[in-house]
This record gives sequence, C-alpha cells and structure tokens, in this order.
Amino acid sequence: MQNTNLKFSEEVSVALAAKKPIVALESTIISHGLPRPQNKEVALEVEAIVRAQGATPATIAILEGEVHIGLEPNVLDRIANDLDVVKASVRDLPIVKSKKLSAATTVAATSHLAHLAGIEVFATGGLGGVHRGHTYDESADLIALKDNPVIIVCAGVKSILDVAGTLERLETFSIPVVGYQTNQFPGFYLVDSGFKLDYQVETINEISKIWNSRKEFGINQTSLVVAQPVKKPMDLAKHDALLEGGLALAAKNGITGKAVTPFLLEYFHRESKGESLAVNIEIIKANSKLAAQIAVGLSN
Ligand code: PSU
Ligand code: MN
Repeated sequence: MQNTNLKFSEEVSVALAAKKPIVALESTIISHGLPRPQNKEVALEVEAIVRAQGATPATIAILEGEVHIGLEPNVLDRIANDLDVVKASVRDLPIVKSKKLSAATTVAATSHLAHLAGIEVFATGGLGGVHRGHTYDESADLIALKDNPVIIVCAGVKSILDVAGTLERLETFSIPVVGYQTNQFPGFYLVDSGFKLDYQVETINEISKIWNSRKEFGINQTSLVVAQPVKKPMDLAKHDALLEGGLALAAKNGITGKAVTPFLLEYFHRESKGESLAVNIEIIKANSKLAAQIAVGLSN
C-alpha cells in the first residue's frame, strides 16, 4: 500500500507496484553539496546510471511542503536552482510540510522517507557523522541509520569529519559496516581513511545474503552500510592542507550547525579549483551504480 502523504513520480510508482528494484537518492548533495549548474547535470546523470543497471531512481526532496519520491523534471529543476531550498533532516520534515517550504533531504531524512516509501537501497556520497573538534556536533545521519532498515552505499564518512568518532558511534548503534572489495574504511575524497574494517564483502550476492539473514536474527531496524572507495582520490597532502584551512575559516566565520558541512564542501571545491568536486561527482556516480546493482540483486 503506497503512503498517501508521499507523491511518487510516474516511474517510481510503476516500479513499486511491480516490485521492481528501486534506488533512493538524496537531494542535499544537489542543493547544498554541488555548485550550479553541475548539480542538476550530475543529478540527471546519476539517475541515468541507475536506470542503465535496470533499477529505477527515486531522488527524494520536498517541494512546497509536498514530499516527492522520484523527481519529475520540473521538480528536480526547482530543487537544483531555487535559492530558498532548505536542508532538511528528519526533525525538519513536519515543519517543512506545514510551512509548505521546499527542502532537500539529508542522508537522515532520505533514509527515513525511503523506508516510509518501501525502498530498501539508498546511494549517497559520504555519510554525516561526528564533527572534528566538536564531538557534540553529531550528524542526525547516525540516528537515522540506526532507525531505518536501508542498505546505504557510500564512500565512508565525509573526510571533513572525525572518522574515528563516527566509527565508534556506528558500533554503539549496532549499525553494520562492510567494505565493498576493501578492508580499509574509505575516506570519501580519500581511498583510505586510515581505519580498518572488520569485514570485507566481494560480491553483490554476499550483500544480499547478509541483508536477508538479518531477519533470522530479528534485526529489522538498522541500516547496513556498504562502503566503497573512490577510484581516483585526492592527493592526501593537498586534502589535509585544505581541511585545515577550511576548518580554520569555518571557526573564524562562526559557521555552526547544519551550515558546517556545506561550508566545508564548498571551501574544498573552490580552493582545490574543482579537484574535490570531480572526486565528489565520481563518488556519487560509482555509489549509485553499485546501489542499483544491489537493488537488482535483491529483487532476483
Ligand atoms: N555526501 C556528499 N555531499 C553532501 C552530503 C553527503 O557527497 O552534501 C550531505 C548529506 O545529505 C548528509 C549531509 O546527510 O551532507 C550531512 O550534513 P550534517 O553533517 O549537517 O548532518
Ligand atoms: Mn551537525
């Protein structure tokens, strides 16, 4: 039964009814993570990549208070270009709806809405987590991953974060993390965050098996994090220098709360003259492809 508070795109509606594989995609990366006009181009390319694997893309966002699961072209255009699109996490959803605001959804809000919509697989760039130097600033992504059973494909957590702290929180919340063909936890812009993973998986089939066997153990709450490293990472020294500069500028400018992540990503993209942007785009494309393969695998 489809949730009547959600507005499904034509293709997602058809795919849900036919139990065809679907991949949820977040929209904060479109509105707050990538610059215009690449943001819309990338959003469209990512959807095409999902379709090419035989799955249906369901980019999730809110337009004038209405939750869209799958964005028709005019809706995507507004999320990518309107200046008043806010960044919405789970707690913002009812407020955004009642005020009829337009919002892009974070990993947290997207995984929540994906689950509500009956979608099991989700692709993003890098997860939110514990912020460096401000360990009380923990992304609500962590809570949403604890509460929503979706397979989330990512390139680890964003390297601007406290990776060690984030991995500890994932453990506390009993959120399983597996490396896809790697035993190193990827570092978003970097192949290796410097932390080892307990488990590596080699195949889509292995991911399906793990996902399905959760039911035997009565685990039906948390997500499963599948971490895939980017193929062409940033140079480590350059990355670390940028991070230092970005964190210092954020502190100097008094950037706090949900503005921190978009500020740092934009700083990276600007100061690296597009190098980090190219890596970020590769990440989201590769993760969407793998997510689509997982969704297809689960439906077989
Ligand atoms: N991954 C990217 N770019 C992004 C994000 C993830 O490659 O912009 C977004 C996601 O929507 C994630 C959010 O949920 O950043 C985390 O923000 P915060 O740290 O404020 O929770
Ligand atoms: Mn935060």
